[in-house]
Amino acid sequence: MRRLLSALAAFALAWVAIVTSPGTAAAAGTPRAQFWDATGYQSWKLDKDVWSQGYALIPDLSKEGLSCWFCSGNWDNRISSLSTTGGGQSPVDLFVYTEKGYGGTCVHIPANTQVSDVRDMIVSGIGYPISLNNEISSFMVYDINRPVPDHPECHLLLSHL
Ligand SMILES: [Ca+2]
Repeated sequence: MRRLLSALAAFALAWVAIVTSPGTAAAAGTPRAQFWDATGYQSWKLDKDVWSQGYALIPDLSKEGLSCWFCSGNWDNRISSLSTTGGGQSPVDLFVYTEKGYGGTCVHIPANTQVSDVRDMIVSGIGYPISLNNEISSFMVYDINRPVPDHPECHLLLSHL
């Protein structure tokens, strides 16, 4: 019985160590991209933090489920507003694509940008406003404090709502 109690005590101590580990504080500054189902930062929300490598590559948004208990659905062709400010964490550079596997039209959303409505964006190399509403199917997120690879296929976001 005594051995059991000491094992339980050790387990409890280990649990406290996990819950209060400094890693929790460090994670607060992790670079993060944010996405919403509706325009104006409304409805379902997706937060995507960079991995320990300093980036996160999401080739197929149909595999990113909505984070809710009693619903189904995924993030493919759903995003209508987004932010690269980090939302209280650290900002990111974001590259969004209209096709899975980083295909179709690509737009580079620079760090510290809030796009309340992706239906009306002016981008480099295209002479008219474009809409990515409910069209984004893959994306890449990068920590701006690490080297961000060139994405020559992408149009830079110049102005937006
Ligand atoms: Ca939507």
